[in-house]
Amino acid sequence: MNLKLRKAVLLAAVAPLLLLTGCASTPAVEISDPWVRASEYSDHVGGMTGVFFEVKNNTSETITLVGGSAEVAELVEIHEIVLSGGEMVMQPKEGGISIEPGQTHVLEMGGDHVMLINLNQAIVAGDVLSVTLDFEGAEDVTLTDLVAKPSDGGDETYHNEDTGH
Ligand SMILES: [Cu+2]
Repeated sequence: MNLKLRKAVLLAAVAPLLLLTGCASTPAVEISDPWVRASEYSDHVGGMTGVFFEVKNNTSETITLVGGSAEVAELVEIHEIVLSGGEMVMQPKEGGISIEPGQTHVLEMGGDHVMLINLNQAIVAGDVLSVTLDFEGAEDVTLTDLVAKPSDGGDETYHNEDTGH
């Protein structure tokens, strides 16, 4: 066996180990505590609701959450809450949500969130959904077993006519 071939065999033997190690370690994009809100705005076809979670960037580059997709909704948008005319209103967040290496971004009621718009089905408490998050700088992440639950407050951000939805 020449040296070149020996090296190739060695790599072939080691590569699967590296893959296994990769599976066992922390994901590049780490999502914690995901949930979707069940409310009077989500309990009918054509409704909408928000998805909330914490996202940590474990890569060495900045990543950006730019959008998403879901079977339950026609549109998935990244939203922010801004103060406009003395009212808290939500609007699409231009450029998405950028997260620096090692940083965590919290999407929560009253702040940044992922919006499911024009629902294809009613979402009520206890429903389990799947939503895919699209990232620039990282692989897309699909949240499965996303459970809908009710939550008080935050309604003021959900029925503003200025946002068009
Ligand atoms: Cu929104």
